[in-house]
Amino acid sequence: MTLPVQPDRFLADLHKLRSFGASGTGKGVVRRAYTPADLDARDWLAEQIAAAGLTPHFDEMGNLFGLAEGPSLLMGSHSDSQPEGGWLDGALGVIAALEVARAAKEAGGPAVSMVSFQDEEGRFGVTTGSAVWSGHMSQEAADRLTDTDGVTLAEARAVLGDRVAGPVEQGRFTGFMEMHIEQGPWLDAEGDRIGVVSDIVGIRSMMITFEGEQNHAGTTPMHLRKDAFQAMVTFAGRLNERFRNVVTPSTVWTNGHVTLHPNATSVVPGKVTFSMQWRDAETDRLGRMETIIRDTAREVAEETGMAVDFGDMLWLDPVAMDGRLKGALADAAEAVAPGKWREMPSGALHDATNVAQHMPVAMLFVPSIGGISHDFAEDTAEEDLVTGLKVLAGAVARLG
Ligand code: HGY
Ligand code: MN
Ligand code: MN
Repeated sequence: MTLPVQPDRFLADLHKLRSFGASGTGKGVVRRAYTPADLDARDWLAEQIAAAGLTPHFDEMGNLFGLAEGPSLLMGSHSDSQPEGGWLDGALGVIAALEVARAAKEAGGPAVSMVSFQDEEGRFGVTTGSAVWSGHMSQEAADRLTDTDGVTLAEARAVLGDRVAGPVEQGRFTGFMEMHIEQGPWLDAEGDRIGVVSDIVGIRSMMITFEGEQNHAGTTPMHLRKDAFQAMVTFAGRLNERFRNVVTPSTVWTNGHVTLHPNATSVVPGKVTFSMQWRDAETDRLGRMETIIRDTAREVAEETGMAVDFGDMLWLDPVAMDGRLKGALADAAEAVAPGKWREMPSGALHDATNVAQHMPVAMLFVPSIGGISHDFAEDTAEEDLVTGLKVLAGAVARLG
């Protein structure tokens, strides 16, 4: 059995989704969760879902489902973006799911539902929409999260208004498949067309604050300063050294967001708050890194007479993909792109991590040109996008 997916219709929808929040720089998009561009995109998507004969359904978080009747296979990803996002990160998996669900409906089966999760890119948390849907995080805890401007998630999601139809039961789905761009260099560099994901890495993330003493940048001698920026730099450098004995070449850590107070040229900064995120395939190693982070930050604070504060830690453990779903993807990959696919881990996070708490999950990658993502420059050859769609449809047909 094959599913009659239509590549032209799929590509046209993918380009249409890009028009919501198009950055004007290359193919990039700015579609942060709950902003007007995100809501306009979701409203358009809900129309496409209805036109495909599925039932559009928003839950309390703004996750948008396209529901088939009865038990069904769920497919999808997210349609929110990073502050400077690419056009495919998340969007590809959502539109591929729409096309496969639509084709399955046209073919009279199998039953396929779809979803666009909300805030996967973490304006507020980490994969927030699927974290709440799966029960990994309570709605109350999520509502207290704030973005970098201090807006709470509770305030932001109020814009959903009467779109919200209520919860969606996890038990109605038999499994979850997510297609995504690789967002790394391997497929593109080594000429493979498809990656069948083996595991998704785990992540830990928290905010750290050093508080010293704000003072005049001309009159305060260096030895009397309690400069919060210097504390952060010392911490970051020392951490790199201390991690050396613990990490592998695949372990990553990032200080991606920094707020310096008062952030003025002639003032010794009294306070710095920054994000500390680390990722690895092993839960144990994530734990050892946490101990080093906390110990090193406390040590730097003590040496410099400053206070240190750790925010709540957001976490997701590493997750292995389901053997049966992964096997269907591998068989379909071999049929569509013989000898041009590989099994590989995912260093990026995905909604599939949360969904795995309730059902078997699997993921499929297509190449990212130059390995670039989380940037306006992110792109994939359209031929590869279509190859991915065909593999996804082939897997669904095999699962029946
Ligand atoms: O950060 C991640 O891995 C995901 O793209 N949000
Ligand atoms: Mn993504
Ligand atoms: Mn992303």
